This record gives sequence, structure tokens and C-alpha cells, in this order.
Amino acid sequence: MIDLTRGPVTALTGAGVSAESGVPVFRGEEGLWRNYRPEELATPDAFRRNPRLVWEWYEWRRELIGARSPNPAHETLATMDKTLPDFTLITQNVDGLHQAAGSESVLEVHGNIWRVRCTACPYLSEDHRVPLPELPPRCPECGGLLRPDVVWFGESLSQEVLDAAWAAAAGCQTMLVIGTSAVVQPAASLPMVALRNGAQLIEFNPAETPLSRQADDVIRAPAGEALPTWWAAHRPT
Ligand code: BV8
Ligand code: ZN
Repeated sequence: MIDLTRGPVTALTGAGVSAESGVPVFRGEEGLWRNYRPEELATPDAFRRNPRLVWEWYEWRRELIGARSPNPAHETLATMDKTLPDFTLITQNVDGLHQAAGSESVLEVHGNIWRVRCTACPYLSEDHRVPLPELPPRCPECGGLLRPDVVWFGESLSQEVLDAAWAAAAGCQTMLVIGTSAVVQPAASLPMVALRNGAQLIEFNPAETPLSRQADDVIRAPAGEALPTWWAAHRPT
């Protein structure tokens, strides 16, 4: 029986936790956009070659995400954050839905689609405007090209965020892995770090993943349905 009072709890989420909010996952059939795959658009080369095309994809995602709300899985994770004495949420998602559901300290290992930064000066800002006034958007400080403040394929993650995520994985007694295909590195190594340190691993995913065999428990169901139920049965009284 999973006992959440045994020690720190860490949750790692991927695109699947936002699926029931209507945000397309990366590797499902609807993960395509105009027949491009994320691995072709979410790269520095694609942006260098065609910043307007890459921004059209982000604009489309911002418009879509902006019209969506957190689902019960996001809400349950926000409740865990408030209820458990030592809880850390790590997300690979850039949609900001965990914060919208009330999660306070979220480790966003791949950045956030609602922040933009300049490619030519230190300008960095929250920007929720949909649509943006022009594509690609320009820096108000220096006129340089703005880019989404996300981590593209081939780019390194923020060392500070990655260190915090690594420590949370290494230090937890229980890790919940929710809605990720566990293929993108280095995030996909976090559950292995937890396992190596003796954590119990619970996977919430309707489909099999490379983690499933190593998990102590697998909940083969959509997170929006399964996580609230699971939490009701396991929340410390
Ligand atoms: C790095 C931000 C060091 C952008 C993302 C060759 C060349 C270059 C690099 C590599 C290479 N080979 C490997 C690499 C490393 C690469 C990598 O891992 N590639 C993969 C494709 C093999 N990683 C990197 O490049 C990383 N950086 O390594 O730096 C370096 C430096 C220089 C050169 C080399 C290396 C950076 C990776 C970050 C990429 N950015 N996002 C944006 O979003 O616009 S990744 C992107 O994929 C999203 O963040 C997403 O979260 C993430 C992972 O996908 P998932 O979240 O798991 O989503 P997915 O669709 O895959 O799965 C959804 C799951 O949900 C499924 O399992 C499904 O069953 C489930 N599900 C569906 N519905 C539900 C559900 N679950 C629950 N409930 C439901 N209702
Ligand atoms: Zn600038």
C-alpha cells in the first residue's frame, strides 16, 4: 500500500496531464500541426531558418491553450501541493495550466509558452497577448527578434531548474509520473533517479511507456479521472 506520509513526494508531468483540457499531446496523431512534427519546429535551426513559421506554430498553441482550463488532474496536483508537507511538482509542459490550477512552485524544465525573451539582449517578459501584434514579435528594448522562453530540442535546460528537479527526484520517497511518454531527455531520467534512490514509482498513463515495467503501480487510465480518485484513497487523513 502506497503511504504518502513516508516522506517527500515528487510528481513529474508531461503533455498527457493537459490532454483532458483539450491541449494536443506531442506524440499522438493530433500532435501534428500542418504536417510538421514538434521535433522539426521546436529547434533553434527551424527558428533561424524561418522564425515566422515557428512563431505561427506557437501563436496557434498560445491561442489554443489560452482558451483551455486546468482539468481535475491539474487541480488534484495543486491540492497535493497544499496538503502534503514536502511536495515538488516538475513539469515538461510549457502551457502554464498547473499554475492556473493553483500550483505554486512548479519546476518548468522546458520553460513556459507565456514568456518571451529577446535573441539579442537580456529582455525577458511574461506576454499573454493573443494574437501577438506582429509575427515574429520584436523586442521593445532593442528591436531584436523575440522567441518563446521554452527549451528547444538540442538546447540545454536551465542548470538551476534541472538541479532542483534532480534533487527532488533523488530525495523523494514517492514519485508520481503522469502523462509522459518518458522519451525526452534529460526529463525522462528523473524517474530512474528516484527509483535508484529507493522511491516508489506510480505511473498514470492510459498507454504503456518505457517506465511501466519499473513502476510499483501503474494506473492505466486518463489522469483527469484517475488522479482525483487515487488521491481520495491515498491522501493522509
Ligand atoms: C538536451 C518545449 C543537451 C518546447 C520540449 C539528437 C539530436 C539532438 C538532441 C537529441 C538527439 N537525441 C536525443 C536528444 C536529446 C533530446 C531528446 O530527448 N530527443 C528525444 C526526441 C529523443 N533532448 C533535448 O534536446 C533536450 N536538451 O538534451 O540538451 C544537448 C545540448 C545540445 C545538443 C544535444 C543535447 C531538450 C528537450 C526539450 C525539448 N522541448 N518542449 C515546446 O513545448 O514547444 S519537449 C516536448 O516533449 C514537451 O515539453 C513535452 O512535454 C515533451 C515530452 O513529451 P511528453 O510530455 O511525454 O508528451 P508526449 O506527447 O510524448 O506523451 C504524452 C503521454 O501522455 C503519452 O504517453 C500518452 O499515452 C499520455 N496520455 C495521453 N492522454 C493522457 C495521457 N496520460 C494521462 N492522461 C491522459 N488523458
Ligand atoms: Zn532585445
